[in-house]
Amino acid sequence: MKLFYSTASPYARSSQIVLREVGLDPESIEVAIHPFDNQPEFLNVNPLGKVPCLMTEDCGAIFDSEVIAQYLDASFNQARLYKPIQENWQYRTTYSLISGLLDLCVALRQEKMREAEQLKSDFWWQRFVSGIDRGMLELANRCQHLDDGFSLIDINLCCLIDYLKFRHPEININVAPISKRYQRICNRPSIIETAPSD
Ligand SMILES: N[C@@H](CCC(=O)N[C@@H](CS)C(=O)NCC(=O)O)C(=O)O
Repeated sequence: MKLFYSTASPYARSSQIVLREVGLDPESIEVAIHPFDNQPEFLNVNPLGKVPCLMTEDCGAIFDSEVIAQYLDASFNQARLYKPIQENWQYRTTYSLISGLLDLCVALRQEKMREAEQLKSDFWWQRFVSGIDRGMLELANRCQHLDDGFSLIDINLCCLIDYLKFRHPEININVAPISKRYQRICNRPSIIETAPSD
């Protein structure tokens, strides 16, 4: 099995965390790449050119990050990370909310990169920031209704908070219920070992 990832991607990080949480050895599986390098070995398995992508022996290439998390959890962990969410539609919506926030954060990062080329759009910039602000308030509300377990929601939440600190430190993340949830899990080895970097 091979996991193509990049060290800055919050989506790839969620796969890296799940890999560790289900007890697999990351050293023999993880392959660091930069998606912009367009390496043929990577594009052959994920034509979208996005990380993460997991190459498996039994099922071929698997993406995106949500499917990879469920595959690893189901294959090596009796679905312990997904089961708490599976039949709870509100928990699943909380998971999707966090994924949507990640999409906005990555879109805002791309907008910041365009700024250097003088192609920044004030309209989109503002739209992404407003979406993040509203989404974080909704997430704070939803964090108060989560149970004490550890699930894919927590892994996604950690990826979101650390990505905000990494790429958008100007955005306020000190929202009490979110910080409380984050503090419960941020010292796990899987989280510490996969901190984002350039
Ligand atoms: N929905 C996908 C998103 C993956 C994604 O957008 N990855 C970014 C890195 S943060 C990427 O590889 N971008 C390269 C590109 O768009 O060319 C997932 O959850 O895996």
